[in-house]
Amino acid sequence: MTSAAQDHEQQVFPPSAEFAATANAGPELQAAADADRLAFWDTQAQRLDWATPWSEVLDWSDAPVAKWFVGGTLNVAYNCVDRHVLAGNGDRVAIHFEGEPGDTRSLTYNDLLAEVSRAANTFTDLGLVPGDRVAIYMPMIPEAIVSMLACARLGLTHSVVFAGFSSAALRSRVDDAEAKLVITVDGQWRRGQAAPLKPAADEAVHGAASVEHVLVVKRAGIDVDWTEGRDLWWHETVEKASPEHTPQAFDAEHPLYILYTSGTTGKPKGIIHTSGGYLTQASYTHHYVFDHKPGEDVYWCTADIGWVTGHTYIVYGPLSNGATQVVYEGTPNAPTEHRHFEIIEKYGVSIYYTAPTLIRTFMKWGREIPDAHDLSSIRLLGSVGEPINPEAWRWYREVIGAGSAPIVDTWWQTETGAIMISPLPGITATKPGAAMAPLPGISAKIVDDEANSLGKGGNGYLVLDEPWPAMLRGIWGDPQRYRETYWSRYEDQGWYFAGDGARYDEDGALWVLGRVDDVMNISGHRISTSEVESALVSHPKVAEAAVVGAADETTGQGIVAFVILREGAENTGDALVKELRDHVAVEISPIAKPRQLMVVPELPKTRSGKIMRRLLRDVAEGRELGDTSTLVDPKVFDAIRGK
Ligand code: 6R9
Repeated sequence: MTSAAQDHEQQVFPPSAEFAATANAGPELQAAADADRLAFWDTQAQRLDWATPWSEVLDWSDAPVAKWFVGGTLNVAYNCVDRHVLAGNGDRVAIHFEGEPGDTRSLTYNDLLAEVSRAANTFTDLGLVPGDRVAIYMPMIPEAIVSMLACARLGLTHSVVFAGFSSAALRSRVDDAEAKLVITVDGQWRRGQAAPLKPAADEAVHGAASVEHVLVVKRAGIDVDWTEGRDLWWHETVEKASPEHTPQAFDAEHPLYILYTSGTTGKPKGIIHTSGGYLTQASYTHHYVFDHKPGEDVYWCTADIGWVTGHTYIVYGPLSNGATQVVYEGTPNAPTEHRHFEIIEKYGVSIYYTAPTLIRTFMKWGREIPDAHDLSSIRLLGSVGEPINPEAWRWYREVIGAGSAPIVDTWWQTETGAIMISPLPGITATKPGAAMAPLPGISAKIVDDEANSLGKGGNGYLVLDEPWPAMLRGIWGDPQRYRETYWSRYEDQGWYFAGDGARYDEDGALWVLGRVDDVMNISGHRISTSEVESALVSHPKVAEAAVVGAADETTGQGIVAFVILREGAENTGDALVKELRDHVAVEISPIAKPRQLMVVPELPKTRSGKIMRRLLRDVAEGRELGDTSTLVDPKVFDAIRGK
């Protein structure tokens, strides 16, 4: 690689003395974890209220299925709600809800306790008992969070299914988990329209043997079909139930939730998370990574509860820490592209956590939009979901963070349950685009195919070589697949294979390069798709780029790039293609020059915002398209193919 490509690796943003002075994290955190990792987690678990103390921090004798805080019992919902009320903070706002049509509601911790208790009483009346599964198919409204917490309170295992998924996707998840109750809404608000949701739930539930009831929140006020005896209105049941409920404690390893995530095969995997270890790491990471100060900060994680980020950093992390947070129902451009910035201004959001894809969208819309708002309340920014390209990182800090807010680039997965690799604000000097280092208490390595640990300058696979409290405990109903997917690659070593490529730079900073199936091999040179994407997006005319490796007779793989131009950038055809290819050559190396580059109007994305590289590879290699069912808009291919 040329030195130009590594310019951003030289750029370091040390924490300001001002931030460091009040930061939650101090150097003692790493020192404590280094001295005794399990004792460190023992201390972190004491952030929570336990009904029974544990006898052992970790039991790894049944690896790769861990038991954390053995024998300990607790109630997760009590930890997220009741204890804040009991500590005298019942009047603190837990949720500032901002509905898409402009309706708003603020729920204090007192309100949340009453709502969760009502829902818990209703679920009990429906005959649900600890261990039963409940599917939650709802948009971002407070009742969705209340439903999750009511499940946790009763020891019911929830399975949240993103409300953008089809009825078929819901059905397969309901069947796999044998859910007895499905909670949904009549309809949800999307870009000013009330879009029906209950019909999809009805279709999914039709003939589903396990389902006894469908509980429906009236959100959009639209007509719905009704199945007497099966369907229940939330306002006729939950809202009429008693607001008093005494929680019972459950074992630390009681299953809290199942969350389905796509794997390499067609069938989604039901990732299982349990209670004590999960909540410990959710609470610990939310406190230190976001430098969260309860009662002072206004926190906003823009994820949807349909994804793991919504589970850990909207529900369990922030609420266990007594946070005040914003929950927004809609899309960032409803009714205009100003919406997020209006919300930040209105509530004085101080911690903002989002995904690189949205940051690049903001860049595309232009900085005059955020510049029109007072964003001075922001003091920390977070990124999650994919590698953040240095260009987007710098823009985020400069435009949203007033050139001073620390950025935490947080690497983790549905399977890890909580953040694993991230800078610690106030401690870590950050580099644009690098996740930097494992958190205190977490152990990771970068290794090669032969399980050799790589050091500075090394480029290989990311593995987790020690168990961690929030780790998945398995795949629902398929223990064998759990072992094969994550533990067979480095079976002798007993390492968890994350499926991501990573490298250490010359200073020892850790860079996550993206999924290993996205790492290309060009004439024996390993080049990450995200490296080339970063190079392309650093060109002033490019808003967004997706890069795939396509089979190539001479070089093994060839690089194929798809780019979206910025507003106002002129497409000069072949001249532009040459300009962009040359730019990549300058930024990285001539070997990283895309073989083919296509300017397209849109990129195919999953509903969680990840670019579907698999489909782009199909296009690049001239194949029939594979499964497009998880795409937001399968029609984008007509436009791309038109090229
Ligand atoms: C939390 C979440 C997990 C995959 C993961 C990796 C990518 C997430 C990242 C990142 C680089 C980061 N990923 N965060 N890559 N830097 N900060 O997104 O979970 O939906 O399961 O995705 O996302 O490839 O393996 P999930």
